[in-house]
Amino acid sequence: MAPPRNIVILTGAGISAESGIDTFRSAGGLWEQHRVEDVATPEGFARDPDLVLGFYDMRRAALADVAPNAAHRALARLQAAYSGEVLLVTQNVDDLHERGGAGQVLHMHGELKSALCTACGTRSRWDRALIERPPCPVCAAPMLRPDVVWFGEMPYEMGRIYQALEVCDLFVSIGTSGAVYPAAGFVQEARAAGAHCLELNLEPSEGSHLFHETRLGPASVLVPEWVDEVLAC
Ligand code: BV8
Repeated sequence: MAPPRNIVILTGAGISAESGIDTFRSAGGLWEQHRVEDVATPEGFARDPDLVLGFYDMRRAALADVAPNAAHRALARLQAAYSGEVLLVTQNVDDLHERGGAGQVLHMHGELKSALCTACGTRSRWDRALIERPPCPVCAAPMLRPDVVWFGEMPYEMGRIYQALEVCDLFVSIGTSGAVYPAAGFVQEARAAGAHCLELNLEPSEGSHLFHETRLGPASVLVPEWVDEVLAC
């Protein structure tokens, strides 16, 4: 098989689990500790902004206590060494891909290290708490919210992602349960484009039947192995 020219990689919470960041749907995961409707919807934010700002302030601060793992580093190595195109799309709002050495990362669900002004729409790099309502660096309005995509909101970079899926030869999904759309629908888009679809996950996901190949195990083992294979092509 000729080496794939265009690779699209989608990652989820599972790739950061071994770094100590809770996944969402696992036992004791984030969605067991907090009701999605309360902390990850525009309606929840309108109802109780302090609860939501506190939730994301906690997760942003916790980034200082974690570090990228072998899976993050392996994907950075692939991006740097591969002769073809490698587009890295993540559902994660943590910064471990970048801290693992990755160059371009499309955060389709936003980032903890960014703040969105609801007055002027500016997105600013941010690493402090938001609960004290600090002023927007551009318009000075005390109207900053976490720059994450909540349920019912349009994900970022959808145009570029669909463009890449239309021409990808290899689609790889890592550490995601395939429960949240539109990300969970990318495998169908890739298949329709004739791509080979590979899943690397701890357990079968909701979309496993849509992949040509599923490898089960921890990302810190499966991802470096897979990257070595591709770079040996
Ligand atoms: C939208 C940011 C319009 C905030 C998040 C179609 C059908 C049904 C419903 C919908 C539909 N289309 C839209 C919807 C509604 C909704 C949706 O999907 N609802 C679901 C619940 C049914 N989607 C939306 O509202 C989206 N917006 O659709 O806008 C539109 C439509 C089309 C085109 C454009 C616009 C917005 C959704 C984004 C919500 N924000 N995050 C925050 O982080 O707080 S979602 C959040 O949850 C994550 O970002 C991620 O996306 C999702 C969690 O999923 P995973 O990352 O997969 O994590 P999970 O815990 O579930 O699974 C972890 C996996 O890892 C497991 O499989 C496990 O086995 C594995 N694992 C664990 N450890 C390891 C491991 N694997 C390897 N190694 C390990 N060590």
